[in-house]
Amino acid sequence: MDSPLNSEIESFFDSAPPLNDRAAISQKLKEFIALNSSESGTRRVACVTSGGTTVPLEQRCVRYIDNFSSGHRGAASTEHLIKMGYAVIFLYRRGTCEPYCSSLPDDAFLECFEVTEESAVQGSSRRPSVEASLYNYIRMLQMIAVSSRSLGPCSMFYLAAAVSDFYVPWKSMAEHKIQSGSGPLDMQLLQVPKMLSVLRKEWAPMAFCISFKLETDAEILLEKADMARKKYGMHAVVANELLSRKEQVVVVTNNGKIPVYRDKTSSDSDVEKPLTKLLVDRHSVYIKDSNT
Ligand code: PAZ
Repeated sequence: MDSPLNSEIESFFDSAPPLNDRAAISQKLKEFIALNSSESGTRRVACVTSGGTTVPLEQRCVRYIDNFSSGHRGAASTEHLIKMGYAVIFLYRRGTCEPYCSSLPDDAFLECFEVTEESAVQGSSRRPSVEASLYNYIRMLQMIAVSSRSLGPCSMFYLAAAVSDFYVPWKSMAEHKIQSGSGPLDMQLLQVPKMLSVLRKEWAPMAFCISFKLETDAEILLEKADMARKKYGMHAVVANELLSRKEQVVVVTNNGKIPVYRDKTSSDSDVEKPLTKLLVDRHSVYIKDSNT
């Protein structure tokens, strides 16, 4: 845990509060990975990240920096990956879209129930609850990556969440609510260390990793996506532009840029269906190559 990459991450976490429910989450992860690994063959497991992270401005947080992500991409992709046989760990921000819920009302009513072994429905008390802050997101991603190492190339990371690029270090963050009335707020935000490198190189070096690149300026999108692919060693980077993201994306790989479109002849189609199909095919090739 003392490589330069990891020490950058450790200093990011410096004195930040620990993850709530860490033990319960770790236990669930262990059980999930064990369930999907067997002597007769390991099932493919995807970790899909979804929704945006928040950055607190005060330790006793009243205000935070947010971002726009609705979580639609992650939720829809999860449904398609499950249909294609994947077991999915869905790391999402509560309040953003969840798989199989697009036609349900926007409330968490159904989260209050669970199905028992006898197929009866009862109130749930076991769901670990975690805030969507950047700190928690990165801690959870690290836990998932390290726990799924044993799956080798069968594990996929599909990083659709919009993760904050800048943050206020916990140590220099105001403890109490920032007071107004003394003029403009002067605050320095630091750049979040690049988790993609450490994920690829240290946390889960055998996993198939796909990151997403969003831009509002179409002119720079593909170049930035390709730069990210090379810099962080991603197997593919999905480039998307804010306004057209639900209609088309471009998958940037080491052997080309592949545009993917929503099927406009069908009103209930989404771009995530052909996108996940393409990426699953690439993952199959990756697994085959890794085993030879
Ligand atoms: O969550 P959503 O469906 O509204 O949008 C998806 C998205 C644009 C957040 C995702 O496709 C993406 O590009 N995520 C990475 C964003 C980035 O950090 O560049």
